[in-house]
Amino acid sequence: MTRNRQLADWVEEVAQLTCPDRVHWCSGTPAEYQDLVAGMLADGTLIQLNETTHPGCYLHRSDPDDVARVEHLTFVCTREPEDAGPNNNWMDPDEARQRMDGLFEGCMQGRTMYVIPYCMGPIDSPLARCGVEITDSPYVVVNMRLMTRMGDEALARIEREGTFIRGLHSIGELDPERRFIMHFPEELTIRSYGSGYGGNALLGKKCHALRIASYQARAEGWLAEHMLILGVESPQGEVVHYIAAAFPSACGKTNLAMLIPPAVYDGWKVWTIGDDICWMRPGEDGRLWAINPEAGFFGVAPGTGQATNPNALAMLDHDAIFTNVAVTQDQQPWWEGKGEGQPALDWQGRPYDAANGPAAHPNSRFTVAVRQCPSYSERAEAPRGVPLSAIVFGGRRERLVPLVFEAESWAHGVLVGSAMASETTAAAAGAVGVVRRDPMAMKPFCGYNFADYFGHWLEIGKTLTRPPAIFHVNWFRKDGAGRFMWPGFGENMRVLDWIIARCKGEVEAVDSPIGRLPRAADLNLQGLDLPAGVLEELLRVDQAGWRQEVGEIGRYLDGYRERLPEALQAQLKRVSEALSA
Ligand code: OXD
Ligand code: MN
Repeated sequence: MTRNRQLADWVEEVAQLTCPDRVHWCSGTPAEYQDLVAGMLADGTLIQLNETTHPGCYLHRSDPDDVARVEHLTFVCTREPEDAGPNNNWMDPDEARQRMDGLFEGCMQGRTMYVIPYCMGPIDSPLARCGVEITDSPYVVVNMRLMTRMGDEALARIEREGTFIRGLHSIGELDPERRFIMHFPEELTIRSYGSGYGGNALLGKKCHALRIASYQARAEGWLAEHMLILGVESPQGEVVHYIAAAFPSACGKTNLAMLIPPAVYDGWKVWTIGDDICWMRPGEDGRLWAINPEAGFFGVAPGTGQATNPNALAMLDHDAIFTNVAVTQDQQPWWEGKGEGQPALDWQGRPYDAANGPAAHPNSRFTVAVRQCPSYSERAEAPRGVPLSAIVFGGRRERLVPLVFEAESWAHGVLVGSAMASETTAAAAGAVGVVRRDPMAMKPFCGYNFADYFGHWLEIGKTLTRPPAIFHVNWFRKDGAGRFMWPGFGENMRVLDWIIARCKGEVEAVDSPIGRLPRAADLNLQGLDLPAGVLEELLRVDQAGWRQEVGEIGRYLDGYRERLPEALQAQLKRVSEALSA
């Protein structure tokens, strides 16, 4: 129940439409969480995992047709199609509303309707924003409790402020033919039907904190980005340097956010603020300040192991929810790349048989509170956020793109971000090594026209007197034999070290047409056995290859031509001319 008239009316209106048996206002208390878990254990929605090795951990097996975000069913419904842009699927808002009303009509009969007030960001932060998700899925409620600040405190803030994002969700019949994820940014509303999977159903995450928030951020003068946030502390005890980094899917964002420095960096510490979403706003001091709007990680399980991300493994042995992983004989969660144990049952609960494919679904997930991460920083709770020293863009590129380079200016950095791309892997039939553009890693998540979004980035830059420096990294270069040239994971600390040294003005860099590169001697390679010539290759700018790349970037950006900011076109022209000189 609430004193906020708009919220009370909306809940009433939704109940009229969906006809639930009962309405439950979520308080966010531990007792409520336990009650919901008990109900789901009783009806089989959750399965108890080994209580000795994994206390408080549960497994959910989703419908096998509902295991991933559905970009082709995700729409941005602005009045004018051009405002959604070529980067989004668009539907007329009236038509979308009608369609969704048809799906939602009577859909909660026999079910409980849960009303979840939540806050994205520290509850007392001016950068935080609130929402209310209405759902008929108790699995969504318990996940939202881990992923957001959910319950009474969020409701109190909504009642104080009077504003909130409205998100209506039903699992419906879990029928892929009756599934839509609709966004109405002009009305700050989300409607999602027919899926119980993470990004489609936990509306605080991609739907609110990226698609709707990016739209809201443009109007209010801030940025909502698909970025991790980490802090690097040196043994000298000086200030912690904070870095936000955007990478497309499957490029190791969670691993980088929880990096453990190699032995040669004895005394250095990497702090985790967030692994997926970053909201940032210019501060009065001319710097860019960032918060992680989330309170949990919804991470991909496969590939998370002792060698790749020991911090993640350590946070997953208590109070976590697993979705679509395999289990061992003694009911421990298991996935490919975990490095220990054997699967007994696969993600669908069948006896494991390699002939059926991987034991854990490749997109199987863990949901866990950020506080459980050994490298978690209390600064994640700071209401004003953390000041950024650097922004890093990156992608998976086997060829051409150097290990690291620095943009010459904020405007050049916006071009570097807008030109971001990643190669498809051998897993995608017929498409090995194909470069896909994914500007700022926001292709699936930007709630408005990319051209306007690039323009907004340029405008934000003008308000910063001490902007973070912008870099591009590529951990994924391969040699002629198809071997990775850079070891990656914890060794990426060496690149972060150079980035911070640049931010502090401690090292020179080498100018090139695409940006500034490290002098070989400035990268700390102590304790690393790089074969002769590899570093030179990793730092080489292949002019002919880059001329072709810049041509492709130009053709991609041409798709936004009508609205593409002139300053961005000028940057592209400048780089292109420098490469031809
Ligand atoms: C995610 C994604 O789940 O980017 O974070 O798909
Ligand atoms: Mn993500």
